[in-house]
This record gives sequence, structure tokens and C-alpha cells, in this order.
Amino acid sequence: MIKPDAVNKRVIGKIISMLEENGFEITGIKMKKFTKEEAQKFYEVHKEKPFFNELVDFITSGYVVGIRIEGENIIDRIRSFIGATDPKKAEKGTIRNLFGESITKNAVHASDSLESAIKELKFFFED
Ligand code: 3AN
Repeated sequence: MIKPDAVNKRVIGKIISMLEENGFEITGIKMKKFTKEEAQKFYEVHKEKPFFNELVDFITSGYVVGIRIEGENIIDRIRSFIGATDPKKAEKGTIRNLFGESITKNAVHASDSLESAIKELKFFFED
């Protein structure tokens, strides 16, 4: 998912190009704005964390782009491609290294398991 900071920076196209150029198979794209309730549900695993409200406020502050990608070992592949949560620690050339500003405004999110992918894809795609 491309987050509001990257949408505001007008790098949706660049991020999608990077995915295509690196062989990721995109099978769905949808832009939307999360309601507060959706954001709280999307990030419910973090509800006890001190940064939860900041995260919900940020993710509802603008448009996000949900991108479905498919493939062998896809969770590990996309997570190493986007880089570490903190852009300062993200490896050079990763999406968060290139476009992230801070641990909250870190440009993109990627599901961390098949279970969370199934849950998170439902916010964007009916099938
Ligand atoms: P990732 O997105 O790399 O899986 P998680 O699941 O640990 O990272 O965190 C979810 C989101 O919560 C992150 N993308 C980041 O925006 C935010 N976040 C994580 N840790 C912090 C923190 N210490 N302070 C503020 N925001 C955080």
C-alpha cells in the first residue's frame, strides 16, 4: 500500500514502475481514502502501541493506493524490496530509503504474513 506521504509527493507512478521493473506481478490497483474506523481496523494489531493514534491520523490524512501483487515467496520478496520500517535504516535503493521521511511517513506498507495479506486486501478488493 502506498501511503499518503508518497501520494502527496507524486511518486505513485515511480513506485509502480519499480515494482514492474523488478518483476513483481501486479493483479490489482485501487486508490481510496480510509475512514477512521477502517484505519483502526487495518492497524488493530498496533492498538496498544503509543503511536497508534498518530498512525490512524496519518493514514486517514489523504489517499492511499492498494496494490495486489502475486508470486512465489511474495511476502518476503516485497518486504525486502520496500526496506526497513525506519527509512533511515532502510537499505539503499529500497522504496522506503528512496521515498520515506520518517518511521510514520515511510511511503509504503506491505503485509507481513499471508494471514495479514488476506485481511488487508479486503480493504481494497472484493475478490
Ligand atoms: P512494517 O510496516 O514495516 O511491517 P510495523 O508493522 O512494525 O512495520 O508497523 C506498522 C506501521 O506503524 C509502520 N509502517 C510505521 O508507519 C508505524 N510505526 C512502527 N513503529 C513506529 C514507531 N516506533 N513510531 C511511530 N510509528 C511507528
